[in-house]
Amino acid sequence: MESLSELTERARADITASADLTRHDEVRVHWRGKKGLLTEQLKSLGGLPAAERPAAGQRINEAKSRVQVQLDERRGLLEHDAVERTLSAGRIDITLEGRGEQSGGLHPVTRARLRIEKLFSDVGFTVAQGPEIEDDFHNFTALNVPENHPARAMHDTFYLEPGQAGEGTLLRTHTSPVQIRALRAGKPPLAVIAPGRVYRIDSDATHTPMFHQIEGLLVDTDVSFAQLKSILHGFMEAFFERDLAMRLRPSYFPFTEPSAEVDISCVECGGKGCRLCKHTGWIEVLGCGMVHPNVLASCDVDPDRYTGYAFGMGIDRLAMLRYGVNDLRLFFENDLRFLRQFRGG
Ligand code: 2NM
Repeated sequence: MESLSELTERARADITASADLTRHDEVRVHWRGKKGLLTEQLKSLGGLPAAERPAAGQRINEAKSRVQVQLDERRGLLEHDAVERTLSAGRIDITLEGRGEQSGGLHPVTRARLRIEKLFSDVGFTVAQGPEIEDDFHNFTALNVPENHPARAMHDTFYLEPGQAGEGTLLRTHTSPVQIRALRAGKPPLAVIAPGRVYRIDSDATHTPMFHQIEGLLVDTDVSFAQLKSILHGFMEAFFERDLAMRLRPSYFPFTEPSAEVDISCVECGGKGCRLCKHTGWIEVLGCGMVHPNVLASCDVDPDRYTGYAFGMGIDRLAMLRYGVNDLRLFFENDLRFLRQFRGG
């Protein structure tokens, strides 16, 4: 049988060799556990003559406590090492420069809208808002859009299911219904702009089913087409912060008569011709006209006493032209690499 000193020597070697806390625990159980080798020694005392038992028992107990001291020391060392390792693995260099705060910014479409609102507010227009879910009357009928007009067709307009928001409801296709509501609620003279989301069944490289529009309406006695031209030219030069040529081409809208499309000299090439203006030197930016007498009448405004002008333009398109964005879809993908370019200013 192994002597006590041989046993304690083996225990010491095991303890010193235990490289981590898991191994240390195995060693502890092996030597000092209930079924450990030193405990087994005590059990063998019964086989000794009675006179030798006390001294032998004392030697075994002394050996046990020596081993225990070695175990405790080793454990302390291993625990210290483990803490050191965690600390150095998670080490941070406090001398590094900070990452700084990442401040947000307004979406380019919002920035363009706010600029437009500011420029029209400065000349006396108020900003009006209205529901995006509209009814047939405010979106079409009051605007002199005939029953059989193509814009009313299912493939151009999003109609809601009768159960969703009431019979005959639709997603507004322009913000004109906001003007109708403003005109019906108040009395001329009146000058309002109506910015907001509008919806049309249309989706390709230059059209999204939701886009942003801003429409203007001014009603008073003796409103002229010349005033319309002048306010629009002033607005365009202020919005693009440069001198611009502007031209009007005859057009047609059910809600205005006469009606016109408005072009400005190309903001990219100044009129010389480039890809943006398709080598025409001109860029179409809005539609406008004198408010149709039927529209005034449907708002309980006397067309014999009052006249008005109205115009409408796409905010997204103006934002593209002003900020030099060549793909409309970038505005709606919310790619931060794109949006971050519009922070500040
Ligand atoms: C356009 C073009 C021409 C327009 C008409 C009205 C209203 F409600 F007063 F009749 N608001 N906006 C209008 C006129 C809109 O968008 C291209």
